[in-house]
Amino acid sequence: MIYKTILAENHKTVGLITLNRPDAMNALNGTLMTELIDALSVFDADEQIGAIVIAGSERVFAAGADISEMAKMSAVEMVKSSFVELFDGIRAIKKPIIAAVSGYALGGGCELAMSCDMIIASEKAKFGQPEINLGVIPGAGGTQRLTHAVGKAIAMEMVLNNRTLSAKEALEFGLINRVVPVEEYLDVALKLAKRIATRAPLALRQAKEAVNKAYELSLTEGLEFERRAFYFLFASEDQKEGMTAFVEKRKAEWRGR
Ligand code: CO8
Repeated sequence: MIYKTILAENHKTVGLITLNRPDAMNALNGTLMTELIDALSVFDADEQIGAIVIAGSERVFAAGADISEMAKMSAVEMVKSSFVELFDGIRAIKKPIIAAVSGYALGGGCELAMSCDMIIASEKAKFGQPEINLGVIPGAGGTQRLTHAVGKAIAMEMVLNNRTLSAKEALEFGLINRVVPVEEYLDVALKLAKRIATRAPLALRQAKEAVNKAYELSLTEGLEFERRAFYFLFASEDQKEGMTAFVEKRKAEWRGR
């Protein structure tokens, strides 16, 4: 796949997408977001791929939406551009996505990391929502996903007063999964993705959807969703294989059906 603002590579069972606008701190412009969603969709449809990693560089994951692109836009142009709606394309991806974050994850960059299912950070990662400095607020989940993840107190400080979290703080507040040395963060994310990609594909898909429902449904509705997904998996060959393999004390061979 050839793109202008990202790199997309197959690492056997893992799809790696690297944000690649080094001169603009990987700022998310329309082209980058469109290419990102395209690459995610291609990996999502590829049966050889079990999980996806989105990374930036050691210096910057992404410094937010492209300010020079947005600076002169009117509200109507913003609505018509559907730029922010492109983020919904990430939600539509069925396979697990891991963000590998080093350096700045600011504004839309922090929102992009939070749109992924897990975040592996280097010790140099910094998370923030600095939109208040530009006279706006986060527009792609920064007031919602962040608040769910770190709670109201810290989210208020970050969104209202541009508090930036170090990787250690982000771990402590529950925003991310792991902090590792900068030389290792990408490898750790790829290894985690590779391990996840060995799992039963249908169960993975149901598992991701069910955990995400916990953010959207009441407990009763969420439990109902979970139960139906659980029952549904008993219609799959992988459930028969997984349970038979356990009883026969051998490794299961997943077919994804
Ligand atoms: N947009 C456009 N260009 C940028 C951005 C950006 N967000 N961030 C950095 N750049 C550019 C700089 O203009 C500079 O370009 P040039 O070399 O041509 O002057 C180059 O990248 C390098 O940046 P700096 O010289 O500023 O590098 P520093 O190391 O001094 O500083 C910082 C790094 C701290 C990351 C700094 O660049 C910065 O503060 N950037 C802006 C961060 C920010 O405010 N982000 C929020 C943007 S608004 C937003 O994300 C709203 C999201 C809404 C929905 C999302 C939809 C996708």
